[in-house]
Amino acid sequence: MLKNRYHDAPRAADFTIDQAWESYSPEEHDRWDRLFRRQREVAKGRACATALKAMEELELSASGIPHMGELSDKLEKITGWRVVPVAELVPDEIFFDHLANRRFPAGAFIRPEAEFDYLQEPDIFHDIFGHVPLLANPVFADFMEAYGKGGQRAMQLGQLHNLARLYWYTVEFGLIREAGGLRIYGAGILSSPQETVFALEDDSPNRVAFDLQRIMRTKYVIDDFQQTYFVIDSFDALLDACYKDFGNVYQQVKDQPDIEAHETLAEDALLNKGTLGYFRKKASV
Ligand code: HBI
Ligand code: FE
Repeated sequence: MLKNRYHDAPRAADFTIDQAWESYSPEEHDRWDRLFRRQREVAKGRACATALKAMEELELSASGIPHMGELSDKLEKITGWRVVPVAELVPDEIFFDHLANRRFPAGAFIRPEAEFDYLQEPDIFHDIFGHVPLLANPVFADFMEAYGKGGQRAMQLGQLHNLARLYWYTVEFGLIREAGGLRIYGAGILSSPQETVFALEDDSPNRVAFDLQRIMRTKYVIDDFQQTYFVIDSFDALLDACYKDFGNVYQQVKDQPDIEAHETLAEDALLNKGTLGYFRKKASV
């Protein structure tokens, strides 16, 4: 992993660091502005209404890298969440503990110019533009806290890989059905101009109706566009589906084979592009 300039910053036991907002250079602020302006344009008509509304509410803009403390003061008034600066990926148990306490760990660094279009690690643009707006939605805010608590339990049960898939196919790469058609809520898509278009408009990926066990069995790739996207009907539906003890869900998936990222199953409710936008189609047997 490339070391960003925060890599050696002094950190607390919970891996949080000082964002040192005054240390950002004019070039770094300008890079945020260019990333923001480009993605804001692409997100119009493609990001879910919740994300677009929250960006206004939180006053996210192309006016330089946000100060996480000031942004947190706005977010906390809405759902009690705060955004806390970290240097890079933190250990799973630390990550889950933050989420369980309504703290979202956001990378303090901004991607180098050479990685303007794509980077592996979550930088401040991915975390704040991609993840933070959804935390202003009360239902999704509850889901993320529940995910943090679920993560702590999954680690005890040795089922973390199943739960990480749930995070991946919802929080990072989830699609949601709106009256006007499919829209994006996953941060990994929302922070990528190329995948924002691909996820909704390309014919190649599968778009499958949300199914908790199906997701927990489905592998994913981390260095390319997704081959399968899962679609929820609403954030309420997502929370309802997940707001239960996963203990027996893990039991049910434990003995079933993993599903490859590109595979579809006969029982999948496939949503494919049709003349009227997207509609449920019986799986092609
Ligand atoms: N740490 N800072 C940070 N951001 C993440 O998104 C993150 C992490 N640690 C672990 C992690 N995500 C995933 O492995 C979770 O599914 C646990
Ligand atoms: Fe992320």
